[in-house]
Amino acid sequence: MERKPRSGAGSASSGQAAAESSAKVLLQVLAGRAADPPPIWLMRQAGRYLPEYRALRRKAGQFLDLCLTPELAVEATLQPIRRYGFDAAILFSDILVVPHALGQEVSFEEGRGPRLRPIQNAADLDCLSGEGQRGRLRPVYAAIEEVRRRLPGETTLIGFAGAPWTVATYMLEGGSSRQFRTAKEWMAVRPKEFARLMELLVDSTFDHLSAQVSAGAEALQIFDTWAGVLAAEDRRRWSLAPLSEIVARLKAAHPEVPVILFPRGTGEMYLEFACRSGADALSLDPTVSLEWARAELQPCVAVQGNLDPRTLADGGPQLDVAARRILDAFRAGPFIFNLGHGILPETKAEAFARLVQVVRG
Ligand code: 1CP
Repeated sequence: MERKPRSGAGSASSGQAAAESSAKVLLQVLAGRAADPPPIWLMRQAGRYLPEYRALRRKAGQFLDLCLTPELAVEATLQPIRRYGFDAAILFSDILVVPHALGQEVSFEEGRGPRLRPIQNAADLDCLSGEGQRGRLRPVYAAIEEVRRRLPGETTLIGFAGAPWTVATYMLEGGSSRQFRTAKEWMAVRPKEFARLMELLVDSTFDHLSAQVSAGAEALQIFDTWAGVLAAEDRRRWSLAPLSEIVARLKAAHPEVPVILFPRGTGEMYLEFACRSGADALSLDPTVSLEWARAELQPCVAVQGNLDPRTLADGGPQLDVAARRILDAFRAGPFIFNLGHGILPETKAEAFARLVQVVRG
């Protein structure tokens, strides 16, 4: 299989050139260099495990108002940085602001997760439009500008979006799903309509990420949380291909900005994402073998991950053992310490202090 040359191994990419002059360790690692200690940030580092987040959430009322009111989104983004001094801040927002911006009704019910008015037919698709997107998401870009002004000099700001397939599941199912029946049915028996939705999402996802860079995001992560539920052929067609297209368009528009992909649950197909997507880094879920990832993935891309969020929530000496095993596996190459998926809300503050202590020594 063909491999993309590592940018750290000789060829000076523009990402590397930008990182050369940067004090930001996360950007250095994304340009292909090893760092000791490695940078650390945690998926879903803002959220309900923080008492100050719960207070802010009550003040905001609706979750979407929290995402779309710049002062509140800025505050939620900065809360975990103040407390733990992570190496990256991730914009406080959600992957479902994109369907909202396309004109779909989106709401979040306390304890029940997202609710969308499902797309049921071609007429519903006709009602979606990317035209008003920049305007509707203007508060997100304003929040990014303000976060950049307020972040410490060594902290990298990560912008993000959901992958087209993952976002499409919410749009078609009307919320969270376990079986993904409707989305898979569209894929199989309404291929034209499904392809139309996916094309719209490729365009709007690229546009949303590009606007985040223009506002000040220094790195991007694209979450394909549900890539793993697809059969291998469908995964190539509807996860790897659209993600590769988005990465190519981002690289053309913003060659200096590194892109991290999270093709969760895709097992050994992580190798295809490493070799073919054009991404600078892959975020590994907790099931990915450390030894395999070190041998097969890390020569091509930076790796990020992959502590099980359950292990962090449980804390104690097992946490130290698990974190050290990950550090030992990846420390010789470009590596960002992170979880393999989002923080569990019941995780206690002591566990974070313990983890940061193990990682930073
Ligand atoms: O009640 C609340 O406070 C809402 C909980 C919550 C939070 C804190 C939701 C609803 N979204 C978020 C913020 C969020 N979502 C961030 C913020 C930045 C950070 O990491 O600190 C990010 C990156 C996301 C991304 C996101 N939203 C994903 C992809 C990553 C992942 O965790 O897999 C997905 C799938 C969503 C959809 C979503 N939004 C909210 C929930 C509860 C869900 C998941 C529902 C499900 O499991 O299907």
